Amino acid sequence: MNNILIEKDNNIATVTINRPKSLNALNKETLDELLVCFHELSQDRQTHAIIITGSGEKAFVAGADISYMQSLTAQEGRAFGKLGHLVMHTIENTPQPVIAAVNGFALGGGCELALSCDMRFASDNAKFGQPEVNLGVIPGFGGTQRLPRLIGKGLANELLFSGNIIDATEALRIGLVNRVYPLDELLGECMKLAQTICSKGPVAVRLCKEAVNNGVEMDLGRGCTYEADLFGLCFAGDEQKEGMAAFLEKRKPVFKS
Ligand code: DAK
Repeated sequence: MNNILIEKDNNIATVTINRPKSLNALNKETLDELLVCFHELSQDRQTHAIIITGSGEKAFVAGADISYMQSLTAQEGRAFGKLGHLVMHTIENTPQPVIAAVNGFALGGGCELALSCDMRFASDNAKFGQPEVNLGVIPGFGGTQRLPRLIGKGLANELLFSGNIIDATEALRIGLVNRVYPLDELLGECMKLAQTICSKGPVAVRLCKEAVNNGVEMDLGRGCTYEADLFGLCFAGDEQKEGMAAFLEKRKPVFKS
């Protein structure tokens, strides 16, 4: 991998986009590498939580790589957009929870990358926006779809139509991020959450993610039926037996990792 770093610490994988000279902008090679990385992580039974962040102290990801995109033909642009969509979809549907540690600019494709994660923690210097309209294009990696679903149509429209950039406090206020920390505490706080997740039943956590991701577009009735199916599935494995036995025996559960 030339553009991303992957570190594993017990059951937690940290993926760092590592192109600090261009503020971690996403070119085709970086997207290709992210795709391979997330395909591999999704098969890794020892990894129970994933953190994505950017290299350096200035940017998470400042967008799709404008130098790369500048001279694309319509056909190449379409292929690049499809690749970006595939990467975001793969991250969103990775079985393990994915936390975006947004440590600076998250613009355009960078905001879209954060949107494809399950949770977003930001540093106090983080900045968010979809400034594509400044460049004469629209968001191409799912921003017009995931942003309104997360923060609502009115607020999303304001960001999409104006290209305005907002700070971490505003992102927190509108529900674009879950929490904000000083930059030097951000990764530690993401790690703490990842460790908490890793102490739970890994299969149960994966089923929770599946229930939310697949159920959110269903009507409530069908969503609850789907949840009941997944709930039933929990009783087919060891985790429910261990979790409930531990509660009744007044001890901590020990889940197989
Ligand atoms: N791409 C390429 N290089 C970038 C970049 C980007 N998105 N953002 C920053 N850089 C590079 C700068 O060119 C500069 O390189 P050098 O000049 O040093 O070689 C270096 O990173 C440092 O940036 P600055 O010197 O500009 O740093 P500042 O602190 O002054 O400003 C900034 C930081 C983030 C405000 C500024 O760099 C900026 O405005 N960057 C662009 C942000 C942006 O517009 N992002 C959205 C990109 S568009 C589609 C597919 C994809 C997309 C759309 C459609 N289809 C196929 C349909 C996605 C679009 C986008 O994401």
